[in-house]
Amino acid sequence: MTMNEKEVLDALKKYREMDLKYEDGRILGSMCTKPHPISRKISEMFFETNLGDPGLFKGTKKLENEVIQMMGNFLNNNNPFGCIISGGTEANITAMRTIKNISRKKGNKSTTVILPETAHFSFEKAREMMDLQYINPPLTNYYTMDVKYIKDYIEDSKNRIDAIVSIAGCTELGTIDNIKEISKLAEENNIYLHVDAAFGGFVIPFLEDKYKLDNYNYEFDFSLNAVSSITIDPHKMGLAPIPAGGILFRDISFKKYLDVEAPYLTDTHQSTLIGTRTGIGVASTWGVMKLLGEEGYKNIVSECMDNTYYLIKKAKEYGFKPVIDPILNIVALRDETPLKTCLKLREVGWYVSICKCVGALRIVLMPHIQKEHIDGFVEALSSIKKN
Ligand code: EBR
Repeated sequence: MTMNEKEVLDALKKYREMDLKYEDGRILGSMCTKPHPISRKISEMFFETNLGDPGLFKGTKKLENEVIQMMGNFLNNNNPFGCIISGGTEANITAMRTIKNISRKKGNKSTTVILPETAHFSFEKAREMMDLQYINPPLTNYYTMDVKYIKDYIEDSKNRIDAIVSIAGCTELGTIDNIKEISKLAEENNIYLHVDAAFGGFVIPFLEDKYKLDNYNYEFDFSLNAVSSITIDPHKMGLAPIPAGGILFRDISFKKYLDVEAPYLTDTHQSTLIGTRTGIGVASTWGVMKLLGEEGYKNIVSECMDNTYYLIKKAKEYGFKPVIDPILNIVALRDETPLKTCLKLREVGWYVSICKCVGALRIVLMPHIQKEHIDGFVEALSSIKKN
């Protein structure tokens, strides 16, 4: 049965009304947020673009090159190769595909990668798809990979390692691996280093010194010699609309490990996992980055960090304990029955998530969260715990 336009829109509105809205401040476990308002107009303008066939959309392709260059600039790389793709999952799978193909080119039959157990589950999808072997080093007291273990493992002549994945802004706690030391090890041993900065990539470069912990290493980008690729998602803290994930490589030399022949396109090869893909993410990322600039992102990150410290202060007043001092705008509050608490909170309209590596509730202080939301949340949590 067909509908007229009004009927279609009215019906869709009813579905849309069932969704939570970021501005209500109840979404406390998401790494996405309300996109910057300019992206509404940009989405309309780039509505039908398809970067799967870039020769047909030359302007949009030019924008993608420019946006990769702009992101490269704040990741200390003047000559990056990369793409704006569907998200962090595709970016991480793309990095693992590169690693696997490099390893195969060298004649290896298997691919072994060191990565933390706190790595995002997208790596599990990559493992399953490409039959990769993973080594999980133990975690330090700060929930980062134990560098000494990695060193010993690599130096044990029995072990051949193709790559190390480290995280800059881990999903559960926001921690950053000691990537400076890991990069040294990777460089000395000629090992590929991929950094998952899906979340942290649009936070760490804009983090003011006053929010940084003493003796904590925040370095993560291409200024570290061994870093070959970085996942960095505009649709998380970059304020671009979904889908806008990012994968950047140190230079164009990595492209050949991803390229497949594409006989039906305007280009001879395609390197992205997904074929047909919208230019909306590219154009929106370009627009939001131009509009906000470094100053704009700094202001957003500072506001999120102020709210992070505010939540910790408030939570402590009510007797809740953070697992660690915050590194980025993510807070984990210790809880003996996190899933139960999480579900009870959901019943009263608060949507947090939980950690896997430690018994804790996980709260992400995204730009849509205001202090009044934090007050309401902590009170709700406290009353749940009393009952
Ligand atoms: C969390 C994404 C999330 C978004 C969760 C919304 C809940 C929400 N993380 O309501 C890292 C470090 C991540 C991550 C996603 C991905 C995957 C990769 N790396 O494919 O864009 O934290 O979801 O990114 P995606």
